[in-house]
Amino acid sequence: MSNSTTVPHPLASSADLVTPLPDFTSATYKDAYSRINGIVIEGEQEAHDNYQALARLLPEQAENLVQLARMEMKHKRGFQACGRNLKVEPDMDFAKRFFEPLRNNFQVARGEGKVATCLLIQAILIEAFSIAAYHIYIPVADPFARKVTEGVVKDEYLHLNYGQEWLKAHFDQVKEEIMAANKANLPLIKTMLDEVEKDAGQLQMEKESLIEDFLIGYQEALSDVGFTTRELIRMSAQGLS
Ligand code: PL3
Ligand code: FE2
Ligand code: FE2
Repeated sequence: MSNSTTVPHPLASSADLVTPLPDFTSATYKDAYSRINGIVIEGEQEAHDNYQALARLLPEQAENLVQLARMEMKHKRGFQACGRNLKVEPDMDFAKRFFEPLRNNFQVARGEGKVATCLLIQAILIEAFSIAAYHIYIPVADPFARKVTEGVVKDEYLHLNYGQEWLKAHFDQVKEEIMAANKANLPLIKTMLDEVEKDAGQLQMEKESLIEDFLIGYQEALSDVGFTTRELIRMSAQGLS
């Protein structure tokens, strides 16, 4: 009996090599979390607003798009609960500034009735960015936030897929527009990643993993839409190189 508790399990040593989870109660963690939590809450709110706007641009798709917008509100409430659970006040002013350039570009495209640009920004770029971030966050999250994020990330795949299917169905008409939208907006994602790098590091999320995960998802989506490998490499080089 005493033997079985003192002799180390053959796999115990590999567990020792795993980095421990961050201290979710430390002041440095909570300070970084106030900005990251603000970003995801604001991101979910803006995703809601963007799908509502798209529903008005594409009346025949309104039912689907309003449904996506509803899911975004649920995500927002989930992440608000994550902040409350850790007793963190989300920094919403920081988060609004964080999204400003991307939000402006979406609004200009929306004013010009450029549906493909709006879909590229919201349903491809932002969704691929959120999927990468949520993926990397899940293994280092507190147990409550992990559950919430696991539920959210499943929905984000549906959103990415929605944009993918629409752009694919209209590929010949929107190919040039997507390329221009990529050129104007992919660099903004790079800037956003740079801005969040330090805080994400406090949460044990690595920038390299975020970029890698994002680029894989983004390129897979655009490949399904209809772009060739050569076009995808050129498009990625315009932003994240
Ligand atoms: C669309 O459905 C959601 C849009 C949210 C955008 C999220 C961007 C995430 C940025 C960075 C960082 C870390 C994530 C941590 C997760 C709680
Ligand atoms: Fe969402
Ligand atoms: Fe989404």
